[in-house]
Order: sequence, then structure tokens, then C-alpha cells
Amino acid sequence: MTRAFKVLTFQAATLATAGLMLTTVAAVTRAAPAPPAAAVSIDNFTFKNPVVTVKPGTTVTWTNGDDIPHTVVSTDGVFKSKVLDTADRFSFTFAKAGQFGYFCSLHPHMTGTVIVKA
Ligand SMILES: [Cu+2]
Repeated sequence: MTRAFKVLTFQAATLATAGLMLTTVAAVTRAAPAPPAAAVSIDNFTFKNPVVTVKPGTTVTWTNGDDIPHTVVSTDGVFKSKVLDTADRFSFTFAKAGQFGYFCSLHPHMTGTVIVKA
């Protein structure tokens, strides 16, 4: 009786360990590489890096570092941010290749371009 119980306990422990290992393997397999990202900061009425070149699928995030509101508006109507106050962010994921000009609708002299190519 006691011996059978011990064997059962051992088997349960072995199964638990195997289960843990499987879980670990699954977690490692599921960890996809971080999606590509790029950042553009807005400072002193300029897009600091006005031309960024990225691969398709990249998410570009603009951050307003000014104490003045700005927007990020696509020239071709592909994307449009709300008014960004200080430290606000706007992100857009560029799925397709192409050249995407944009500007700040409050200060149209502020312009930039995202170039998406594989
Ligand atoms: Cu602006």
C-alpha cells in the first residue's frame, strides 16, 4: 500500500515536471520577434528625423516633445492623428511599400516622409 502510493507520487511528479517542460517549450516557441518599430520625435516645430525608411509592417510612432500641440496628417489621407499635446503619441503601421508624405495640419510647414520598402 505504502509502496504503491510512493510510485504513484513519483509518477505524478514526473508528469508534472514533463508538463512544466512542455509549457516552457511552448512559451519559447510562441515568443515572436518584436515587430519592427520606428520613432519620430517632434521638437521645436520640426519632425526631428523628417525622413525615415522602414520595412513593410513597421509601426512608426510620433511623439510630441513640444509644449505646443501638433498633428501628424498624411498628405494622401492614409493616416491622421488627433491633436497631440505635449508627450502625446500617435502610431501608424505601414503595411504596404510606398512613400508617405505627411505634415502638421496646425503648422503646414512642418513636413516629413515615411519611405516603406522591403
Ligand atoms: Cu504643428
